[in-house]
Amino acid sequence: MARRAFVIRAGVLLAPFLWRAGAAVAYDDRECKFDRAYPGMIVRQRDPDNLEFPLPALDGFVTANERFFVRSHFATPTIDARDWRLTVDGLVSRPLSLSYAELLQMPSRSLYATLECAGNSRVYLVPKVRGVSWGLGAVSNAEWTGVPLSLVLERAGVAASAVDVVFEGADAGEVKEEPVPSGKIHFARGLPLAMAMSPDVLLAYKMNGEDLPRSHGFPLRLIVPGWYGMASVKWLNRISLIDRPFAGYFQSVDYAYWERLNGVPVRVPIGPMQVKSEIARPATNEVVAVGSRYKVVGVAWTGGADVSAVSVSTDGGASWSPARLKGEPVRHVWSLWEYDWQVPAKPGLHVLMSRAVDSSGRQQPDRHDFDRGNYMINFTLPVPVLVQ
Ligand SMILES: Nc1nc2c(c(=O)[nH]1)N[C@H]1C(S)=C(S)[C@@H](COP(=O)(O)O)O[C@H]1N2
Ligand SMILES: [Mo]
Repeated sequence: MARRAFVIRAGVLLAPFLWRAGAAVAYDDRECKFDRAYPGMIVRQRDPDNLEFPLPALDGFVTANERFFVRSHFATPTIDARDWRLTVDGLVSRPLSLSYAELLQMPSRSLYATLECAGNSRVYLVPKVRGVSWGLGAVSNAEWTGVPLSLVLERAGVAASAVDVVFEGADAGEVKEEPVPSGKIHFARGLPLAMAMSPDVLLAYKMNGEDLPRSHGFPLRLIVPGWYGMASVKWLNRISLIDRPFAGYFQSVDYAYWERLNGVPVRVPIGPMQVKSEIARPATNEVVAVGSRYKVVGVAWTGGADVSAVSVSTDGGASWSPARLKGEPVRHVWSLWEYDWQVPAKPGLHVLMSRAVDSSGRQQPDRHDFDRGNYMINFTLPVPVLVQ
């Protein structure tokens, strides 16, 4: 099929935008890619498909399935649920091979969970780093329905020697980042056993009340609320219990960062989400009428805690005012917030920013920590707007 991607280059204000001398950030998203196969999504990559939710189109708490961002490392597998099985093996007393129908008959629960790709907002990093050039929208929120993972693990009988639970997807391909294993590998991630037993960790088969769409992992995916998206393995067909912390490619070479232990850098798999907020409207480089009242809206989320406050700056971070959080916080789900901006009467360029604080006392930093490499980007992002 002919690739119909075309690139729209916007003019005026879309030149790289540098704010505050020395800060590790510039706005460098000069291309906005559209593709007829995915109306309303920003296409960051095709084959594998990596699609961004256009955050300025935020229209509520739940992201529609067609708008939910897609992050896939390999080609999307086509799976017939009738001959698909979920294998549970390794350190268990009763290895399992469950059919789709059997899973649907098990007790289920539904919960909301916001997924953010650990590489979200990467386009804001200077110098430019490797990886998909996500802007604001590698984050979305849905209601997931499925079987609590703990029920399946209990049914399999986890051995006392088990430490980690490994989840493998049906998708496979060759990876690039050195060091690379030979040949094709499957996407796979591990979870510490205690985390895997949390009642919130689901083997999900429904997303917003519909069967999981193919691009989001049909027929079954893991959902790990509060963790960056890479933990929520799609096209799941194997769960394997092992006697040590898993150190697969996607949590050692890739999706890992450097933590300092007494000052010594140690490689650690990426896990819980950092506290973060984003401005949905105005959009970057939006033109706003002088002297008007503008309702700034956005989202904020965090892992392992609740968002407790969001503040907004309309002067590039010099001063901050509180925003209103809408509704009660729900653990591991984003909160919508708004702020009434009295737009200045004088024309000019203004840089808006938002900053969230969570109930564990963490606050968004004002610059990126490069021990995190090209991941976990939660510093306060600049949204330049033109007042005229
Ligand atoms: N099998 C498999 N699972 C996967 C991935 C993948 O490439 N293959 N990508 C992961 C990453 S990095 C993210 S951010 C989320 C994205 O989920 P989504 O595409 O439903 O938004 O899926 C995760 N699960
Ligand atoms: Mo991701």
